[in-house]
Amino acid sequence: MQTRVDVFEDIFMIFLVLGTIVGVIVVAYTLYNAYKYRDTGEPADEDAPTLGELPTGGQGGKKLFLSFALSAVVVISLVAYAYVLLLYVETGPEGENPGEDAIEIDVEGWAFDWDFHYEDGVETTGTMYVPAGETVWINVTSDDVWHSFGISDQRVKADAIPGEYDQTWFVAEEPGEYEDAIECFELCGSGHSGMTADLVVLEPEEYEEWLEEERAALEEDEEDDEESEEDTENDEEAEEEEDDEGGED
Ligand SMILES: [Cu+2]
Repeated sequence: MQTRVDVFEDIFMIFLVLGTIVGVIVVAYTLYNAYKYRDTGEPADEDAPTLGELPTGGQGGKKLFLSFALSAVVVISLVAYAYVLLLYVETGPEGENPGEDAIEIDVEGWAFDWDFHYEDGVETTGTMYVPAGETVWINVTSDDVWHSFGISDQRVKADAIPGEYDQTWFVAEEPGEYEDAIECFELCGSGHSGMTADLVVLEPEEYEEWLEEERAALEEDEEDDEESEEDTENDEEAEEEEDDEGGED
């Protein structure tokens, strides 16, 4: 599977290599001609065109046509190539958004931190947990002002705008803890530069375990809440009874 890191690396390399080749040819050819037609102090060629006269040489414009055609082919192929790759980035590695087996995480920015909502109500703040080697689709929004969610290492960037959802995906291949890998890329206030979060990439089984633990902790919390609610209800009932008894006297 091609990750978006691979895609952007490919585009970068192709443009770098082609740009270097074209640059070397153009500069070398310019220098060659500058040397070849340098002023040697000898009288000028009588056939040389005078000022304002179009030169007639160059095999009837063959050279000109060839250089234009070559440039057009190079530029158009580059545009087409990059377009196809960017379509892949747009639709994701499964060809659909989000893919069937994809992990979905809702990301919410707020001044100045990030909240992450996983399945079954599991939530974290300031640390994002993802499984290694799996496609993670993120749904990014904001709770207050405009932010921008970005992970440079993963070539991820998505606007975080209140009331809107920006979707994108990434595949983290290497398990590990990446401190401050997540940053805000939209100047959002005095705490903007500190608006970072850690990215924790776990082995898929570890991720499932982590999710299971969080789920269990959530359920325990809920049970505790219910119990304390029952306790207060009992207390209230007891109080009411006491009041009733008092009223009878
Ligand atoms: Cu921000």
